[in-house]
Amino acid sequence: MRRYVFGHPIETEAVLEKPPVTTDVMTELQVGASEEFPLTFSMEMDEDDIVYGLGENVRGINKRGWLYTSHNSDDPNHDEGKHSLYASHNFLLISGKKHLGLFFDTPGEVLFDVGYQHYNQLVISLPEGDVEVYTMEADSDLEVIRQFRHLIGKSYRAPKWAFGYGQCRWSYMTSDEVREVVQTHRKMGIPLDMLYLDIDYLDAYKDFTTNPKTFGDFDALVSDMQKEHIHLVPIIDAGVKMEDGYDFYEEGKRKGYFCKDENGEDFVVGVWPGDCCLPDMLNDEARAWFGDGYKFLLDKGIDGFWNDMNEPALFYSRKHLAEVFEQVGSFAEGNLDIQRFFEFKDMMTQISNNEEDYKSFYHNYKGQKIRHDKVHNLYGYYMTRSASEAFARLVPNREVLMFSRSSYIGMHRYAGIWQGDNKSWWSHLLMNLKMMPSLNMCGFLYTGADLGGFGDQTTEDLMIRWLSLGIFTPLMRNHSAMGTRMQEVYRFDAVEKMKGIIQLRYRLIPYLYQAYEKAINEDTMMFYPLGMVYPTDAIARRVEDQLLVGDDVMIAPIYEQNAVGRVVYLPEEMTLLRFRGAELVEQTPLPAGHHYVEMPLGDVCMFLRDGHQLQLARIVDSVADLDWDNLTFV
Ligand code: MIG
Repeated sequence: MRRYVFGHPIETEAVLEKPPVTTDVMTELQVGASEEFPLTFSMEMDEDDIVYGLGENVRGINKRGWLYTSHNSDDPNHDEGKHSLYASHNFLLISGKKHLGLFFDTPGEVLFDVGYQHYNQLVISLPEGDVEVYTMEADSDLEVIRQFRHLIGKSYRAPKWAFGYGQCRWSYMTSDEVREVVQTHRKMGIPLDMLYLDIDYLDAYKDFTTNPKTFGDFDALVSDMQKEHIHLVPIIDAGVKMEDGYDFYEEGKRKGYFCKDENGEDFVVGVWPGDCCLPDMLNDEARAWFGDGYKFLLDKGIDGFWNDMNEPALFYSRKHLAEVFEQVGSFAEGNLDIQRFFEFKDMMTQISNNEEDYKSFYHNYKGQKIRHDKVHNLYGYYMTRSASEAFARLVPNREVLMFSRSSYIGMHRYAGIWQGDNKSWWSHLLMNLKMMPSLNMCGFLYTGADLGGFGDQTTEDLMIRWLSLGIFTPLMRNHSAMGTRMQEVYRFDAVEKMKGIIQLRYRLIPYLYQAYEKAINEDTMMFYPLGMVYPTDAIARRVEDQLLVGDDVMIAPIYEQNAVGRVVYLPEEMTLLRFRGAELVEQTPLPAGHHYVEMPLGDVCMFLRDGHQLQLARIVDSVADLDWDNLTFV
């Protein structure tokens, strides 16, 4: 492991225990500069090299052939043309004749050209010349990953119940609706452990409040849910509503805990409640204060949270809006030719998440005034850290579930992440699968995507197929957006099939949780690309739609509409385990090679490695009832 320092990098606290700085000239990468960038790193790649990593991003497990940018963005359109999603995970692993790990630790922007301009060139460019670069080489991919993960520290450990099934919706509007959703699951025998509360549980979208009209019985709701073994998991948004008389806002304002404009005034942005201020999560004192805010819900018995809008997502800034309002009237007169029309249109569409806004406010980070864009990618990390540190202070003996939308490496020690606003598209089911190993490498083990898809309209078959993948991901949550079809499994004709698949999840929890714990304890993965486990198998190295889950089983989900089976590649002899719903109905040993395997809707196929075993629990309605000692072994 080597550590190089370029310029004067801002500390991220991704790495807590740093190896000494290497003073030799860097040999792993060529260091240079370009017209546009003061600092670049490049290397020649072999034709056969695979590049793993970059965590949360679009496209393949092998990242080669595209350009990625670390710039945390609230963008609900995760299409192939995107360069960034909500996170910056600047770790790459080049796998070929050599196994080389690279970590670029900087809170600013980084561009990764992974064979995009020139297929055989990896070029990393930085708009600022400040970065710490860690390089590590070993005899295998997994050994490189182990070294990297050791460097960044142990991943967050979620409670066992967080491996249960969760139901979410933007939003369940009243506590009655919440009760009804839970009761329906219980009545129909569909297992459930978590019910998520989206922004409408809040009073006027104010953090650390509950709506007195629609959730007036919040305390009773929490305890009634506890009796049902249901954990309520409320959302927390980053922006704090500006409102006189709202105590949390007033305290933040009085103590100077909000991000400031260049004149030292609180910077005003728009989120759900309208005008808001942004807590300065990077300031130690403000961070402790924001974390203490969670006490309001912890005191009510809440033990799960999801942190949202922490890129931070900005609907607008007051500063920018003032300019827009001033100019907008002028477009009412005269001809809107192509140029003026687009000027007008762009002015409107660029109100949200505007880059100029990110350059217009400041943090007090370690005693220094730092402009936001220089530390942009840390905001979600430090919000989530604020909560985690507060839990350690306030409820040291409580196991708390938490995951965040935005993240940076380092945050993996404090919480998980979910994969953001995907859509009810088949391509996003496959993207969910591909992201799992990339995230695992970067330390994010407790993760999953919105099952069934968040935006757009799901279909019954997509729901079934997505659940058939989701039963393997630590976070197994069904979530959908306002305005989309209701997505609870009991809304569909095929509810019995879906129920069977969810029951199978519960049967798998002992296996999954031990694989998860092992990945934490041994700095390894829970979801492996085949190439990492069978590195000498040239076919396995190219498989992008199958994964090993833990050390014992392989999965090969269906991700195409109307498919009734698929080709599965077995790198070695394996036993096909076919589950029809929760029941194991077939065990067929298959030789290594390609096989067409039938997988009708409702069947879940797993492939057990030769000489390995899989443990199965009995079906239960919630993790609290799970019998971890009486397992069946296959
Ligand atoms: O962009 O709180 O990713 O899960 O339902 C909308 C409303 C804001 C984004 C989250 C999504 C959540 C939604 N939020």
